[in-house]
Amino acid sequence: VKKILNEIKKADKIVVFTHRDPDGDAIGSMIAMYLALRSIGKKADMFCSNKVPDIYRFLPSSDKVKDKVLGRYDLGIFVDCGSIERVNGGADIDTIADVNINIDHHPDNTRFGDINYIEPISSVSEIIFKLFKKMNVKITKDIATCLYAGVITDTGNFRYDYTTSETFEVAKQLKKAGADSTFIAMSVYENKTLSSVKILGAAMHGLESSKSGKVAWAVITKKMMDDAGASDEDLTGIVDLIRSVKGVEVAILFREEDYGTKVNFRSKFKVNVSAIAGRLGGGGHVRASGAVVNADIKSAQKKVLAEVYKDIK
Ligand SMILES: [Mn+2]
Repeated sequence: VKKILNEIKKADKIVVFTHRDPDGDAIGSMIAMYLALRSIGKKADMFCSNKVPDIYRFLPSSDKVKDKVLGRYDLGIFVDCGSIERVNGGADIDTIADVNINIDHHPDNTRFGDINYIEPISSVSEIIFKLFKKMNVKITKDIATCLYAGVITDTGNFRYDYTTSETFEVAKQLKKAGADSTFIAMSVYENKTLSSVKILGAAMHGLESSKSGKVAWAVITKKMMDDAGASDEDLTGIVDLIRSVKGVEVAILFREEDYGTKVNFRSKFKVNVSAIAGRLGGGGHVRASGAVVNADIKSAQKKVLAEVYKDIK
């Protein structure tokens, strides 16, 4: 933390990065960092290789997120990026900033920064809140809104592992600082696009499960996406819904892509899906992970289920 504060103090131009296909914690912690840096007089920019997803456009300053990074910065700060590849197929970090700080909560983080601050807690938003306290950054209503959105999305509304009493304490302080918890929850959870509900219906129609009922999976083909008029963002939450089925320990979503099959995992209590994804060349968290399998959906399904069954007793 000392090293981070020192680098921020020294730097004038700072760029904040988050990962592609950003979630609420990625966008929320990035904007919060951007706002905090500006509030202490830094020239800050923020970058994500994707557009900010519709459901996060209610966040203050979300229109300031850039999808191209130009010029050179004194300091780069990466938030929620488990590896540099997650930024944009691997940004050339040596040419963008003199020093890079990697702030993350993924246990399998590759420690690609010059300074790495990895703490496996609920969200990067929670890490950053504590950092701001040490930086004497005033938690404005806008900063609180972004961090609160990050905390609730990464904890699934305070449900998942890593939701500690400390997480609630941070949420409490964010609410005190002006985060409108009802508005934020409604904006995130009750603002679905029609196409997202349609693709959810199509995926659930084909839901399958193992004999034991401990593994359940759904498949989304390109044709299903076209029929529903769905985009990538519309798939958020589908794999979580599969996990919510009674008795399911591991939920899997298979997604047909031009480059192969994208696979998302969720687990409920016991299975470490980060390890399963790791064996398939991917990664992530113990309860949420992903991988890409270079095969068509049918072959990918066979290969992936075989890996999952190894870990289901
Ligand atoms: Mn996160």
